[in-house]
Amino acid sequence: MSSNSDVAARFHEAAAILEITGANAFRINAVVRVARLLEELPDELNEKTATPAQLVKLDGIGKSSAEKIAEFVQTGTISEFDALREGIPSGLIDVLALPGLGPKSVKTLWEQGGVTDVATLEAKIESGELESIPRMGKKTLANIKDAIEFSRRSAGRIRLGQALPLAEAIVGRLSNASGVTRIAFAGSLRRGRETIGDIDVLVASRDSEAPTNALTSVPGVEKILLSGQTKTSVRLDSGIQVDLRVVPEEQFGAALLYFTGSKEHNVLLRERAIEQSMRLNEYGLFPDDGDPDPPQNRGIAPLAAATEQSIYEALGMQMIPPELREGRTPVDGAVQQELVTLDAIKAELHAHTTESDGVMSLDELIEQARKRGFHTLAVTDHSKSSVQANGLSVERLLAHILNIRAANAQHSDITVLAGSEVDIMADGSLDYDDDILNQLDWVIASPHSSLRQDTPTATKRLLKAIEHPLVHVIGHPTGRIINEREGLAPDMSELCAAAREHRTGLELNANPARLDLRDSHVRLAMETGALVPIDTDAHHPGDFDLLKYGIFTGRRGGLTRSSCPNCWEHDPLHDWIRSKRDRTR
Ligand code: DGT
Ligand code: CA
Ligand code: CA
Ligand code: ZN
Repeated sequence: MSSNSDVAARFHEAAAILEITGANAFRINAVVRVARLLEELPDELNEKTATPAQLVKLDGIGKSSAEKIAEFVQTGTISEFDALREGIPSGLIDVLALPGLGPKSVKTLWEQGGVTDVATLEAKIESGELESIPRMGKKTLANIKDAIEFSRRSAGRIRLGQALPLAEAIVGRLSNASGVTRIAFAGSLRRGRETIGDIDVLVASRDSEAPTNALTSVPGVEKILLSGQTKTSVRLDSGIQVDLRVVPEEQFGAALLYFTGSKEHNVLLRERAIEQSMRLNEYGLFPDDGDPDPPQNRGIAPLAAATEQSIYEALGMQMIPPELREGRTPVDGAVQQELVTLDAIKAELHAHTTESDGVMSLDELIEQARKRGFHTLAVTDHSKSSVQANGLSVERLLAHILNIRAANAQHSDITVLAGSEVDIMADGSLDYDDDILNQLDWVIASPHSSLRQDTPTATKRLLKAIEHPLVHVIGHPTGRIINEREGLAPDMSELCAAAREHRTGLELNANPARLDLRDSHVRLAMETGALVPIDTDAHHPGDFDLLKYGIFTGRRGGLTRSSCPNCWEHDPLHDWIRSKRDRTR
């Protein structure tokens, strides 16, 4: 189960090792080009499509790269790249993987500082002996130290976007095993957390043998950690652990409730049970007869056990959606009724075309949005300072606006807005002048650079953009990349208050690497009364399917449909959009 990004990562790593070992620039660049190309492919490679004969047809892929890609897709390794790893101390690969540390710095640290792994790097930063190396000033070394701590904090937790497709594939295989009558994933994955410690799968079956065998024979199982009657754990070659529990069907609800957690929510429910002279455990909700011996061992029939719904009901509670089973304070019932859902989304307001760094033409992008039944699409290519993303000069933007307006005129079933994702500069000013912004229907202002600013500077910068009368939404407000980059840490209470006052949205970017706003920030926005649009920031056609990750995060933050403009009908949405223009025209 590999993905294009896994193959691309191997090429990036190989390029880095080549650079560290002093290979010639021509060879390094060729490898980097293939890595980029792989990242941009619109479709995932699989055993059928990734043959050398097929791959060489792709622009920019030669015979030897095609063979390597095919080798990876078929076997999960690239022997020539494995051999490259032998050329440097094995610990340097971990140093290279630290966020923000490129091959040039790693080469310097190794050759001039004697750094061979993360441990020596940390010790040598501590002792100050690296400070004499050129370009390794105190500030750079402090950043490296931060990166080590950051990667340690996120160690072992993988992104939701990586875990969910894996879990779905596993559930798909296990559901075909004989005897399986019910199946679900549980744990943090079902609660939609942004990162996942391990994947928990729950199965109802009389017999545990068939589902257990189905799990241990999943492709990519590297090690069976535990194999018993009711619980089996395996580790996949990607390092992810999968826990499978097999329970009788009549206890499935109680087990699902228990293994979905969170631990705090389980405690809350057990307390509710005790208050009402009941006992709740993973086998069911029982009457409390004061006997310390567990009721299920004494043949006592549960009051409820087969479904989660029946247990909440017997406790006198409304069923709480998994995303809100976090912490110990129950969520307001009215909010639960009005939570955002995937079906409620009717507009995509952040999407890129080939005009900047997307792979879809304007027509393709519109087609993708129409296919999903959206009534509105905003085309938001990058602005001029985002040079790496092929941002548009004013001249190109004005031409793009005309093209978008012409395309809009051809469709009666969808409104296509001429928008832009405008860089918020370090001082809070915007990348286009107001007279240009005023010609756009829709403006997202996003921070893309200077993402290490301190809190007061970042707060001031973002407030300026929120208060700007022509800005509709702040895109991915902190700029964080999960497990890679911490991003800005502005005073979110202040931002939410200003966002409410100016009716400027704070985006929840649905890309599972971003999920920015994060769940706790969404909660703050809801408490303050700010608007939170959910958008995919689509660059590829498949990115439209990332919406579900934004929905998970939104629901965790208690985001309601009335606070999420993408859920609004056409007219109210466009009234709000225009309200940001009438004031200044
Ligand atoms: P993760 O895997 O670290 O992302 O987080 P979870 O929540 O999936 O935690 P995990 O996999 O250790 O356990 C799955 C669920 O099982 C957890 O959410 C609640 C339940 N659980 C596990 N151990 C305990 C425990 O010691 N006490 C209670 N009350 N519940 C537990
Ligand atoms: Ca888990
Ligand atoms: Ca687990
Ligand atoms: Zn974007």
